[in-house]
Amino acid sequence: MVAGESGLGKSTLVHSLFLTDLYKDRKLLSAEERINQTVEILKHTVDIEEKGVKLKLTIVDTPGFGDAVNNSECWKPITDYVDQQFEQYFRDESGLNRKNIQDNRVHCCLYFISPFGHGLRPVDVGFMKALHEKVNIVPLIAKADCLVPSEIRKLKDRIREEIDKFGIHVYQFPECDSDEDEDFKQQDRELKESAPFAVIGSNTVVEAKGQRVRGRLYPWGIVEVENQAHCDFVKLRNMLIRTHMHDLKDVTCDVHYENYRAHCIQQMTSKLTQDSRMESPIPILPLPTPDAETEKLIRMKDEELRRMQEMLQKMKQQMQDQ
Ligand SMILES: Nc1nc2c(ncn2[C@@H]2O[C@H](COP(=O)(O)OP(=O)(O)OP(=O)(O)O)[C@@H](O)[C@H]2O)c(=O)[nH]1
Ligand SMILES: [Mg+2]
Repeated sequence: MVAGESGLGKSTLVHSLFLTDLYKDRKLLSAEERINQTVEILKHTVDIEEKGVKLKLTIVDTPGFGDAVNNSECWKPITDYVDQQFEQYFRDESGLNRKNIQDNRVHCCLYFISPFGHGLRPVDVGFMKALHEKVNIVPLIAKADCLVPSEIRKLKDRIREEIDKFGIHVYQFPECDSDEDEDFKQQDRELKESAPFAVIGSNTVVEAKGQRVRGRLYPWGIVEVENQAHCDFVKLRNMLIRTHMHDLKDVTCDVHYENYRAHCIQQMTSKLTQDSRMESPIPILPLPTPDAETEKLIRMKDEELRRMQEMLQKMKQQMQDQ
């Protein structure tokens, strides 16, 4: 998922990252550089092949905020979207057909920070805090071609400090295994030091030193999206689809989704106990004898309820132990 202020290049970066023209169905195709302002949450599925491995990714592009006078609730549609995916998964998981669940949970949110400010704006802090318990946030400095290298370094330091200061939990790259080879460890160190990644996006292919590359052509020169000396685009792409894809999914599943699930179960059980305290206003009628199918269903539901109660018990125990 991509999110952030309007016009920071979210749709353009998505296009650059996955080399697909997500917007080819739109009428504005003639002007290659133009991508419409995103006005609603848009979901696209792309198939990419990375080193022989086929991946099916779902990309969620969101309308940028910042155009309104009052941006206090601008993250609501996005938090709602993330919650809805959790809810759907929770329903599917508790249902009878658990084998073919489609996982639409949001595994990563690329959050775009303006290169023109002196760090995080209040809306960035609000947005990330509204989402950080629900999704892995990877902050990005947008339109990095607007800054010289020393400015990028300064802004990165500032953003890191502010993330700490405001208690924002962004996605933490896992520790590198000690038995990994030196090259891998070096790459891992560089990746961690580069965060928050400074990125550049472009929808156009330009010619640089005789080669056709994705870039931005200015009167004074060419900015190459995939040149590591120009920005961290390659690092971001590698991290997303090669090195950290599994970890992003694991954290979503084990931390964010578990939080959501525990919260849901807690609400459900407290409602159940409340309801059982009230006397039933409906007269209880003798029920017809259940058939085999219904009995099976009841058994499965009982089993599910038992698991939920066990989990709740465990959580209560953990809370007491803390
Ligand atoms: N200088 C520079 N301009 C960029 C970059 N990425 C995109 N742009 C330009 O910024 C403008 C807005 O880009 P979009 O990708 O539509 O921005 P968005 O964040 O999707 O905007 P909303 O859909 O309104 O939220 C376009 O004119 C892009 O060509 C970049 O890395 N550097
Ligand atoms: Mg857009």
